[in-house]
Amino acid sequence: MERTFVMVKPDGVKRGVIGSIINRFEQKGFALMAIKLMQIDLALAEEHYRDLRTKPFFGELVGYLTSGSVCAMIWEGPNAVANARSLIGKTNPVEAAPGTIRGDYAMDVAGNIVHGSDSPESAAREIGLFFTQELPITTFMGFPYNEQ
Ligand code: RTP
Repeated sequence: MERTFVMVKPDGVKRGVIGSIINRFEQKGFALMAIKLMQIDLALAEEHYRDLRTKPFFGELVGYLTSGSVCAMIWEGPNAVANARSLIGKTNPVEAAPGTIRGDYAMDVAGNIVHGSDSPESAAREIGLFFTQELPITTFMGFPYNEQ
């Protein structure tokens, strides 16, 4: 069993597709471990995407991520990281296959609806970042893995 971190980005929240995205993960067979709607601050956005800090689009990226609420989730299942990335589709929606989340809901790389961790190490880091920090939480539902 593995866990991954998935986040519906502000454009996904604004467009009302949280439910559709959750539905796809549930249909695939993932188990939802935790979920919360939250507003992230600049420091967390910059830390989350720290590997991209030298990219020319970094400012635009963190601005986008802090432009509204996000829905942070932990999903669990076999090969959770790779399975989630395949459900989500390629980074650029132009290349994302129809049937994937980005292929079906997005048109532009700067607004690609959803994030999924790219490795088990990233997943552990991101889960730690988003689910331990004291940040404003609008809604929270979660339970420890062992109590399932
Ligand atoms: P994510 O981290 O959001 O799941 O995306 P990813 O692994 O598929 O792609 P990554 O290379 O890590 O890029 C992170 C996010 O940066 C934005 N981006 N903008 N303007 C651009 O050329 C550009 N390239 C990437 C996207 O929002 C991408 O998801």
